[in-house]
Amino acid sequence: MSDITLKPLRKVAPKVVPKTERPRLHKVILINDDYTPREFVVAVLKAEFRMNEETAYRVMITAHRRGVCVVAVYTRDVAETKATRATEAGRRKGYPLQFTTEPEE
Ligand code: TYC
Repeated sequence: MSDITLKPLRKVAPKVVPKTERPRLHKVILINDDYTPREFVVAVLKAEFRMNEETAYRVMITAHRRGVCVVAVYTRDVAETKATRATEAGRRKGYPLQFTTEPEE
């Protein structure tokens, strides 16, 4: 008979599985005003949000008729950067064009 004594097995803490949650998405919202020309709004939507003419026109006319229109959803940083850049494009031309952001429910 062997007299080797074994150390008792050490209990290992169960692996912690990190929960990765998807980042909350934020909406970019276009706000209507009475001064910015329609064609300019369409041009900004095409340039900043990579929309084609038809989609950009539809978003512009929806904001024109209803007061606001959701342009797109992105992670917070991207939404804020795009909204700021698009608003600044209007300001550079002296237009009151405004894009805002809000978190999705
Ligand atoms: N209402 C503007 C006009 O009649 C056009 C416009 C549409 C401006 C949408 C802003 O978000 C806007 N010239």
